[in-house]
Amino acid sequence: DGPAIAVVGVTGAVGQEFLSVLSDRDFPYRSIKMLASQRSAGRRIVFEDMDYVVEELTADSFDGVDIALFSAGGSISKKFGPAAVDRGTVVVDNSSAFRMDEKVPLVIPEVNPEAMQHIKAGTGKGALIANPNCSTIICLMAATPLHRRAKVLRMVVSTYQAASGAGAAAMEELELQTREVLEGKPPTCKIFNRQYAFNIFSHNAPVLSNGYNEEEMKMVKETRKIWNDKDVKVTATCIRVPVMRAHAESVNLQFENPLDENTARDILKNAPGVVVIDDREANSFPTPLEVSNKDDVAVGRIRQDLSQDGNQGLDIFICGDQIRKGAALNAIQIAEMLL
Ligand code: 11C
Repeated sequence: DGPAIAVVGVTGAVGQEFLSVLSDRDFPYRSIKMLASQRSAGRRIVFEDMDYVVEELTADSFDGVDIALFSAGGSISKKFGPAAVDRGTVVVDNSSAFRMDEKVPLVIPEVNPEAMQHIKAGTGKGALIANPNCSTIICLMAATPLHRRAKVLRMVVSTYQAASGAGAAAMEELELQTREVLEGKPPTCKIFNRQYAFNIFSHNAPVLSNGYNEEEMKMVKETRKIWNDKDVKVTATCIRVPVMRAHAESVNLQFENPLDENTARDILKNAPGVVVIDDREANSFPTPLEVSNKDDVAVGRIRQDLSQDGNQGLDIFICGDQIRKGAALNAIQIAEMLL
């Protein structure tokens, strides 16, 4: 019973996580297609005690498919997303291809479920729904409950982003380089073209004419769309750090209305999908390792911003698993809302 689903990009880091999350959440399905590029076609995948052969992705792959989870990069989404929609499939797309398209809802289920309330799976009517960028999801999971209470006027974000954001090959390269550097060998630099182990560097996304890179501009534009607030001021600096699979973000918030840190902590403790780790005495705050492979986003360092008057500013530090809530889990929560 349940919908016929397809996983596009099933051999990638997020594709594999789609399968884990589907299984963990007992997502109901009557059939599942494992789709990938020609290169991966023919590989075998065992999922929930069934043996599957990875099929090459073509437009016809979507015949009879109710929900397709895409994570194979923007160009694949652009090429095959509309073909799937034409066949009546609801596509949940993890790429940036359609995020800023006005007709495509950009959804974090805990934040703006209303944006997709008109879309249901299995009706024969196809649609696209975009999964936001991982850095945006992780940030807004914590910032939104505070925004609802005191209205954010301006948000300043600094990220510490894990290898997983650049895919499975980047994770492998980080591991390999770490070994190589410890052994005194020159590091293999294929993915980022530089030493990643024991280093940090500005996010690898292309830098635009305004000096921001694309990752930073995604945070600016996606926040405005998700909050449906074209006036909210957002600025970001995105940095790659040698961490395997969870992003960390330092976020400074300026509010329209006063919000004291104790109220903020209580709001965050009650926020769905958020845990508070904020023990000043023990100097215990969120870390990427603690949130790795976890669903919840962790928030700590919750403190009044000294530089702003009248309790109108807060600083917080957030960590979230990039592959899980930053990608696969969020997409599958969207799929659950389609049922
Ligand atoms: C990263 N967020 O952590 C990026 C990669 O728009 O989905 C994912 C880019 C995107 O490197």
